[in-house]
Amino acid sequence: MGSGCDLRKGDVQGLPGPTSSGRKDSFENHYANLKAMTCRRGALIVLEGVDKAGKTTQCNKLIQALLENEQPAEMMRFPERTTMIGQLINSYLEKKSNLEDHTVHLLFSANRWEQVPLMKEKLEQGITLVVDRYAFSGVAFTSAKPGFTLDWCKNPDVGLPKPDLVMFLNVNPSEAARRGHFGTERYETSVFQRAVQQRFEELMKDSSVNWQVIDASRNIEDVHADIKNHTIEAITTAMTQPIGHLWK
Ligand code: NYM
Ligand code: MG
Repeated sequence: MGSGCDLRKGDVQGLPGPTSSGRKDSFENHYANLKAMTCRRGALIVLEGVDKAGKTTQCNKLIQALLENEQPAEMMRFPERTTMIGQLINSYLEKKSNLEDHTVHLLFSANRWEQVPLMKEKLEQGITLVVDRYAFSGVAFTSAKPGFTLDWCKNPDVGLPKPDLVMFLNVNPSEAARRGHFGTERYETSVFQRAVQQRFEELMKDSSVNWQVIDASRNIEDVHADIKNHTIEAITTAMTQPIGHLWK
């Protein structure tokens, strides 16, 4: 599987040179297009939803299907609990420590930003990233708390690598609760999950993000088939486009 991204400045000799500002722009655009076409970057695929929607199960199945089809792919998750910031978040979620609400929101965002160099590197190597939660969970969970606006919550994540596809695994929160007991982590109550679901619905009105709502009340294989189809389409589109910037 060719995933090389080996275009160098020298490879574009002979293209119009940067002699005036107008021509510099066109040179840079041309170079960016050429680079995008040569690189065949991986796609950034995100799965979102309330707790117990089936995100982790579906991320694992998707990775397995991509690898079986010789598509380089790796899974990531947020929060990434293994970093120093991730450990602070983990201890908060396990209720072993308390953090002020704005503070923990910013830590969740910092936990994404600290992975950005690695994410870009992987995408540029042609690896598709399947991500279990992203900035949308960040906004939906914090803004479900009293006194937080969607706008305030979005701000720290503005400019993150923009997902090529965000699939929202849609289940009725009361059905999700029936799927198994909520754990003992913070936020795992039906009342809070219903508020989170409403905030996700607000976020999905934004057409600058490629949202796909997946009916996740069906059996695992049917949900997987849907997710796989949307993903293949997104990988094909992403190949020829530079990585975007979220909410910018
Ligand atoms: N969560 C997750 C947030 O509150 N903000 C965030 O930015 C992210 C990524 O953490 N209940 C919440 C949602 C979940 C909890 O996630 C842990 P998981 O997927 O259960 O490890
Ligand atoms: Mg969980």
